[in-house]
Amino acid sequence: MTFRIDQTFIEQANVAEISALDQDHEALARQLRRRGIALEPVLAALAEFHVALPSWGVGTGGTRFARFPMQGEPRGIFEKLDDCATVQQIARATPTISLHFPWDNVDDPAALKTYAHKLGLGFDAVNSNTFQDQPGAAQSYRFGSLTHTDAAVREQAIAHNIACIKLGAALGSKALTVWIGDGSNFAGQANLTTSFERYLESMKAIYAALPADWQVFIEHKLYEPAFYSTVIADWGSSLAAAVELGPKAKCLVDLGHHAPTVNIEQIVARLVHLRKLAGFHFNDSRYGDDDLDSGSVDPFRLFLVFNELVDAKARGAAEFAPAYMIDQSHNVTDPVESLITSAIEIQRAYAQALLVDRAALAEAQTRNDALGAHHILKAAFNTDVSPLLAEVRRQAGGAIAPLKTYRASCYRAHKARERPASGIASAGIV
Ligand SMILES: [Mn+2]
Repeated sequence: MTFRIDQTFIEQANVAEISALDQDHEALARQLRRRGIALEPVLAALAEFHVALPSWGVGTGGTRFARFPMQGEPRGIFEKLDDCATVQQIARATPTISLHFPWDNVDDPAALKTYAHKLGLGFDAVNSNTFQDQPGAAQSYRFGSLTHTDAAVREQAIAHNIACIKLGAALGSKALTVWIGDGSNFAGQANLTTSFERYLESMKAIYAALPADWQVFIEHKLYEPAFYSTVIADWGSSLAAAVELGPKAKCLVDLGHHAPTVNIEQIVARLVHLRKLAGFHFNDSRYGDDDLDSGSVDPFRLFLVFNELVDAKARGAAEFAPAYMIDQSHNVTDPVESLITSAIEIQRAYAQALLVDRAALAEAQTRNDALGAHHILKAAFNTDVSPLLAEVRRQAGGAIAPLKTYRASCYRAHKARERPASGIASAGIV
């Protein structure tokens, strides 16, 4: 028997929190009314906001040095779905999952789709993996995949991506995310021009296999595992590839895949303007691709990204429908707790961005009132929107106090009994 948190358990937990929430919500509503901000459109936008969970995020991640598995980790894709459903049940902002092949071993897509729908879950973009060798594979990705000098390796990598599209289509996904680790560790090791040309040639073969209503998301990353050069290192390379491939190719922004001081929100603005913003892999970082929980290091940066997105929506930007996904590695936390927390922090940044007085901001910008404009942004960022988020969760059947409620359910302890360690739980960092 699989343990699930009973919905009445959440409702009962909410009873203890509702009075305080009502008071806090009313106080915030009064404050927002005073500031001339209508509450209903903000609540409606928040209720519609969804961010996809990474299937690899429900297992304990690791570093280059070690992985410390926790008790009760999911041992296969069905158990991963169970954990994702629990995140969704508590936080109510994550009704879809992004799968990663072949980390997710899917023998029977129809059965998996049925199981997911029973849990109220759907499938977001699927991810291919040509950055590690699989048992029995004829070719090795040691020196690259889609850009490898050997055509046989490139063909194997192309075939895997096309297999991912087919599997994703059977599950109801509409996009393929391609991240490759291809690059070089030594100056002179690879030809910087011809490796990019081989990338384009390989991607054209994958692009040709996309169903009519599909997109391919190109994910760039500055460095790692290659430390001298990476073929798709930045948004410029990603954009060049997306433009050459065609309208179904767009650029995915993983927040951790940039140099520490890069202005990511400006990259977002450029991609919106160019109609090439695919969406996001949300996470946070202090140094590099740390894959820490969203909003745990620099919530202001997350807010500034959402400020660009809300601005784009308000301006009616063309072909603007970004896909939101979490991409994190949980090394020292219960992954379910981290995913609940991150989903809410991402939603928080969105809520704060919705509170920006855009007319006043535009006016301040026109008048070149630097500090006045900054104060308008900070007024939104400094607003504690917690009661709004809790109210939206409550209305959708989620927990007013997410972490407290999840812990009180003893979900992990139940799973530790149900799922004896198999030692094969997969998780990853991309
Ligand atoms: Mn990523």
